[in-house]
Amino acid sequence: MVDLSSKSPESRHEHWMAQALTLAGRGVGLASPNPTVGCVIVQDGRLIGTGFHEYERRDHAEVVALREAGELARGATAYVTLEPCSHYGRTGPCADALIAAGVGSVVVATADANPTVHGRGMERLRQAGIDVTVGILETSARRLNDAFAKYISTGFPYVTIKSAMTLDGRIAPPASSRIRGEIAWITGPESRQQVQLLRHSVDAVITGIGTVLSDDPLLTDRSGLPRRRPLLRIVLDSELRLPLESKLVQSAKDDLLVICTNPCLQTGAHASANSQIHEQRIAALAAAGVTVKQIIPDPGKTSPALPELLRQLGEMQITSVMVEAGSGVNASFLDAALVDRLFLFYAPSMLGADGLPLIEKAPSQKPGVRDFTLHRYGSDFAFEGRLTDPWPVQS
Ligand code: AOF
Ligand code: ZN
Repeated sequence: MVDLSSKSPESRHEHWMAQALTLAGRGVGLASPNPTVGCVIVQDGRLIGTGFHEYERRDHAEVVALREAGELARGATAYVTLEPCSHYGRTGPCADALIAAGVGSVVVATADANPTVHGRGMERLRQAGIDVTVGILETSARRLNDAFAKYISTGFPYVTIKSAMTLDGRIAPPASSRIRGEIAWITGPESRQQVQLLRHSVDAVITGIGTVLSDDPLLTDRSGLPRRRPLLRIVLDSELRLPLESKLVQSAKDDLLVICTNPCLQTGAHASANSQIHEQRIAALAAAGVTVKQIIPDPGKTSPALPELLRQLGEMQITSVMVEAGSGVNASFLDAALVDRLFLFYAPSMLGADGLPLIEKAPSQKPGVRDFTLHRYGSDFAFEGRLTDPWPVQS
């Protein structure tokens, strides 16, 4: 039991909500396509129930915590990182479960961005005479579910561009000074560990064939933390050049998706020969456990249409993607204004004008950074900038 009696109600609420947020964090990798949610139930300053949501277990965080609290929940306070739901989905409404358990008050960090729920969960609790407080540690709670908020309201995954570069913004030495198939590490081990955590937090990573041919990356989640679905690795490879002997193909276990363009678009004498080669490559990749999808380019372009790719990923319940690619792919995502967040690592070194830049060409519109955070990882630092806010306007 913690003695919080001398604290203000606000800081008492923050104390318990921080615990609920830590619990919610345990659902990262396990909750998608649902949000990560944590709940603690407190009676007379004593923690009597805890829970977090895991998609496979179905039960929402509140129900898990209520089960642990049992009869003690009567008159207690429930701290939930997301508004308790009000609908029948794969489970019944959490608001009803809290009412039935007889809790006296509910403290919520933020409303649910799901249009089916938004505001209704709180309304239901209040109608049942429960005291509801909203907005405790709201910013942290929202950050935890930025991807869910975008996905549930638009059907599109949340897009992060991650890159590691020198202080002068170079992501790799010039091709002439590099050994093919070897990654030229720029950042240190602490940054690279953080990249593993970032991969753990997303449903898919996207790279380009150029990066695969020069670095031969693996792009797996090696955080060591449990995840419900394998990280989907996606290669943008218009002409299907992905080598069968690449690490990506060699390690494929239904977790590798290759996006090419449509060979039937080509006309003239080359068309049928090209599409035959294409068919053979698709068959060889399929035999190696790789899925190939064709996405037609936008008029006048040669690479797959990115909005259509994101739409299809959303249909596959991919709620978040991280772009770990080179200058061309980075520029395409930014130019199409499809980026929600930048996570840029900087190492204290320089490569000069011959090094590869973060983006091949400037985006047609300035990416408006709404807010940013700076992090330190060993001798590197990182700029985490949010370009969008996928949450409904605060009520
Ligand atoms: C909560 N607590 O722990 C979670 C909530 O299909 P279902 O029944 O699992 O419902 C999924 C929706 O419920 C999801 O889109 C979001 O609005 C909410 N998630 N709500 O009260 C939880 N995970
Ligand atoms: Zn619920």
